[in-house]
Amino acid sequence: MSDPQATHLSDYRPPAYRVTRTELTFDLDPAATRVKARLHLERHPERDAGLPLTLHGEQLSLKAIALDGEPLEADEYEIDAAGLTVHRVPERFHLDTEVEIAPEANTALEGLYQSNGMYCTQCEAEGFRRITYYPDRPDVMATFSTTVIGDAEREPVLLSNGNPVERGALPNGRHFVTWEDPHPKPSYLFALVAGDLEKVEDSFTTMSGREVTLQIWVEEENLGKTEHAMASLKRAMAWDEQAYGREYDLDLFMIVAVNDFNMGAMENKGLNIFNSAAVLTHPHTATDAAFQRVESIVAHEYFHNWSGNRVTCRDWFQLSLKEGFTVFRDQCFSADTNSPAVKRIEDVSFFRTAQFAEDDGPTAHPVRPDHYIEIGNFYTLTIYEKGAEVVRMLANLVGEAAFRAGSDRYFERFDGQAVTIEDFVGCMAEASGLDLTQFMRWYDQAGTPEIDAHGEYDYANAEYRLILRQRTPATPGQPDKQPLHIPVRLGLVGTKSGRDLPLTLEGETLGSDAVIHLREAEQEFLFTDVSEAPVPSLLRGFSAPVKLRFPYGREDLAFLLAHDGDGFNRWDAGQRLAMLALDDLIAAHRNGVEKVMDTRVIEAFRGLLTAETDDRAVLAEMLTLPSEAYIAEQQPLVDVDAIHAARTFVKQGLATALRDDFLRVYRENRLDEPYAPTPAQIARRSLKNVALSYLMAIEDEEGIELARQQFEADHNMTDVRHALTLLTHSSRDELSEPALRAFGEKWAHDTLVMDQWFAIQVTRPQPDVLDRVKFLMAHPAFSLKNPNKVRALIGTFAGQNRVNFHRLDGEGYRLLADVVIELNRLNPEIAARLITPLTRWARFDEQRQALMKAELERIRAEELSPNVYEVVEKALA
Ligand code: 0A1
Ligand code: ZN
Repeated sequence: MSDPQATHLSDYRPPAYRVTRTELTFDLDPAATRVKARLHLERHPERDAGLPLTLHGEQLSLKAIALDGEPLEADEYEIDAAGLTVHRVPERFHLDTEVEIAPEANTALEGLYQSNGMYCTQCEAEGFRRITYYPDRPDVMATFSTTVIGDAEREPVLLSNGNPVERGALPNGRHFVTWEDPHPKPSYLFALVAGDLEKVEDSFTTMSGREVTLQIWVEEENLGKTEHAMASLKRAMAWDEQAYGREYDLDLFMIVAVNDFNMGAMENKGLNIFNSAAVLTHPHTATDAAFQRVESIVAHEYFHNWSGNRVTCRDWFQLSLKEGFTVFRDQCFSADTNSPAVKRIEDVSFFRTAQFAEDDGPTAHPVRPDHYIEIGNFYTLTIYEKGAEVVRMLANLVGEAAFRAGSDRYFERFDGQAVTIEDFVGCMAEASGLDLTQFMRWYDQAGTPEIDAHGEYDYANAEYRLILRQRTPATPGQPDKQPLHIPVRLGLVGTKSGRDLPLTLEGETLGSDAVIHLREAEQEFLFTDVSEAPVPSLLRGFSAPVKLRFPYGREDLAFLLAHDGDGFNRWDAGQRLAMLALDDLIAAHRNGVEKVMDTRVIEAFRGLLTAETDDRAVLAEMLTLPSEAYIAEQQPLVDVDAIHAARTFVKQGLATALRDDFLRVYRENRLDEPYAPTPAQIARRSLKNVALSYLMAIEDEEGIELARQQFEADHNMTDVRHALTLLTHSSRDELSEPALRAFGEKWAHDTLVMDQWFAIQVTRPQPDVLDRVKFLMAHPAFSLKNPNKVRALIGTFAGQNRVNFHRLDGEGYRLLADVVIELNRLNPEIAARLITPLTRWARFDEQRQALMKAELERIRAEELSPNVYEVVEKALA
């Protein structure tokens, strides 16, 4: 392969020809599916007459081609690896093509492929070009008619977008169904599913009184696992009506579960296709976290029907237009449905660990990138999660009413169109009257802004002076950054009263919780009438995706942990307090000095454990120490062993000092009721399980017995998995081995549970875990061709087992590189994602850097897919 070329945002031009209608016929066969396409085309009014017609097409074998019914001669068109060019075409015409493709040989899982014998498609971003010749770009929107022909026995169910309009029998045991989708759509939203599937059906009456049929299609053995997804779908439909005034627009909404899928799910019009892990649940097979993930992904894909499908992206640089907005929408939905405080804590802790790391590494890119080699590499935390944070800031800046007015305007004005981020932000500016020019920099500047804050209290004048300095570090291709418009939500907590003080800023009364706007590189804010010395509570609710430093002392943090009026910042104060203690211990470990437990952390935790609380879910979060990955993110140079040792030391120190409290909390929060994924039950389970993990950190005999009982009671997967994880991670093989064996045998038939079994084992801290990873790769339930298995075994090992992945003999790196090299041929998209931990080499010591780079070089020496090529080139640049 020659070096792949980059696509640039600045080169955007509308297509020379647009498609107004697309008629497809699929004659399915695993090795030789025939796809006939009739495209009704016309010249784009903004483009010159007489331009050639170029269509995308990859790995297609052309069998026939005709223009307005006339077969084309060989010299009238040209085919290369990227597509088809017809040299001369009229202003308006139709083009017929027939191609042959081989779904059974498609291991990349893009385009039409087979999963467990069923046919399914994945077209976003550029998979449709592996199905037929087409202008495969989101700004070409057409109505589709799709006829699917299959074997009546093997594929009794034939699905596509829209509504079924005709069906019938054909000779040789074949049959067909024709689907008509009246809403113009880009090719990336096309979908087809065919196989031996069963459905669960329900219905939803929309706000205007239309009845929509809801179907979830699964393999027969999964019929008992759809209830939660269906209930989530109905909640999401109602929520989008109430929160955004958006109603569903077809008579039928279908979800299909497939086992082989590169991502979580896909919002194809009227026919969402889901990774089975993102839709199937049962109390005995799925954890609370999985139930919540299913709810949010079902909602996310449903919300795309408006934010993505009715109004779509002009080009892939605008990906965050649909993804950032839709993630924000699903986050708000989950917050409304569950505990808003916990939802925010979970989202932010994930964001600060994973997105910050991305923004700080060689693949850092803006929320709107300006070039890419492979768009498949840009379905990232920056586009999705940082994009959502940017929309959240917008929503907070313009206020609730203007945000709703702006979104109404956006959906109405751009319905049926492919638009840009400016169009979205423009609606918000119009609806609010705010100038969002500086705010737009959030979309174009990569890297995490850092705010250095300090404050002084002037007792004599009752003033508090807060100085904020912002700086965004250089990122690849962006050496210099401009100041951003950063909303900082804050309060001043009085040290005498323990209350949020009323705020007066430059003469203006703001209440006790306010947003200040940092726009300059350095800005001073003077609060007056501050009647007592305060501790500032800054960036409440994580009001902007930045790193904020303030010279808090441990007493300040302990005070905020107890008194901050903002629940999120109470949690954050606890995390900061633990971080200060961890920093000391990391240094002690590195210097070979004896480690000493900080008693202030113990006292703070004792306070949490003994205080009256009605929010158990938040308490569970507060009792959870920062993860090793988050701690690493805070260090100038990552020392995995010191981090692991320090965190283990704190955990054991807390467990030893507070053993009886943890035992009590465990006992108080046991549940006898039947399982339900309700916020109240989830809160109790997480609190109880956090307590158990402390007891197991010191291998307390009573704790071990409780873990064993919890595993054997087999009440629900949340408890079973947690207990199994703790037993597996203990130092005693007599605890882990029998439990793992029993679990593996019991669930051998359930592929999603086996994924959990893999993940639990490869996070073991013991040094022999690498051999276990290799051993499990040969297990009959493992397959490199299944992305869920690769993520569960290899992804979990490399991403979560930090001490063992970063072994000093380089064997962890080597294993990952070997898998990447093999997957580069099978599934480039998954291969490229898997490299991530190796791209972070610059954060480690010299010896590890050399080992990691050597593995990247070894990958680079292969014949690479564009996906892997792009990531490796950036990582080694
Ligand atoms: N749009 C989907 C995510 C998705 C993206 C790419 C895919 O294949 C390459 C599949 C799904 C979503 O946001 O859920
Ligand atoms: Zn999405």
